[in-house]
Amino acid sequence: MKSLIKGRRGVFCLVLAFALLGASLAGCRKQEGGGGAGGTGGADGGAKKMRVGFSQTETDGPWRIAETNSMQDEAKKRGYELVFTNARGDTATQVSNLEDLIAQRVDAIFLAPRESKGFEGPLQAAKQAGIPVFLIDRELEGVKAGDDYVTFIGSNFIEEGKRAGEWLAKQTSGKAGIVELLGTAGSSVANDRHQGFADAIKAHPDMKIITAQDGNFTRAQGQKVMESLIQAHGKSITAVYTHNDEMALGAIQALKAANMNPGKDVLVVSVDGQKSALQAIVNGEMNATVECNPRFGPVAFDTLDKFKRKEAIPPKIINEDRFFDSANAQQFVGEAF
Ligand code: GYE
Repeated sequence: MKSLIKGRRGVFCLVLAFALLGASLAGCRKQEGGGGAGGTGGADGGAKKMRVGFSQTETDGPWRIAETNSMQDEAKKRGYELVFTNARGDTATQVSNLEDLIAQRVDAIFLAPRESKGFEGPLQAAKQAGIPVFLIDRELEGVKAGDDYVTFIGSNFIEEGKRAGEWLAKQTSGKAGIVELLGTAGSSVANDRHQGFADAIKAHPDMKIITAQDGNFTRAQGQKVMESLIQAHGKSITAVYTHNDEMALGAIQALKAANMNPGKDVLVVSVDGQKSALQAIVNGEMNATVECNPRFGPVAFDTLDKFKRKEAIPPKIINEDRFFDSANAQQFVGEAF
């Protein structure tokens, strides 16, 4: 797992604000655990359980379930109490979940933000309360690593979109009528996966995105949107690019119902690498998926522990993701989430 993660080369020095937060965190532990005064902190020997908040955006679909399980397992392994909140796919709920975690005075927060904007208030409040916040899985705009939050841990979403686009260009010799199903509107992931894909196909004038529609990362929505796009565009659709596997599986249902032969007459490329998508590739109904690793637990808690030891943390910690197609899907389906 650790080998999947690579740090950025230039090491980022924590700004004073977070150095102070680290000090207050260590100090707080010592008090609660009754440890000796005046030490440098870091070792937890005998200290009371550290309480770490995890603000999850929703719990639907294999990707979110795998992420949640990974965080919970790792917290348990390391003897931390994980205070879990579920925003149920609503940004306002997530903001109030964060306010609750801050009011409860958790020792640190992992935040998987639904949208890329709207979290300035809770981040400011966390900072004032001396609670470090670590972003996982999605990014935020208009705020700064090392200042408003410690770091971002996750995939490079532009790169994911680019890899999907390059793969499709190669498979189709640069000629395709594409339907794109977008992830949750306002999320950094949807913006970046669209951008990376659009950049990759720009060099191919005969690759056209016929339409790009919001499928909100869900299978049901992916299927519904695809059904109406088949009605509108029919046989001019020769490829489908979806921002996650759940939407791809929904689109495949719609294509099958319309006798449009997904995997053969209509190529389907996606992102995530979940088990049922790899199985669909093995079955010949789907063509490829860019991995987006949801198993954040080990890297997230490693980063928290480094922070507690006052080690320098880079502004981004990027997961290294694989690529699955008919050449290797069978090999990896067993270990997939
Ligand atoms: O691809 C998707 C999930 O934020 C990277 O969100 C994550 C994405 C993931 O719902 O399946």
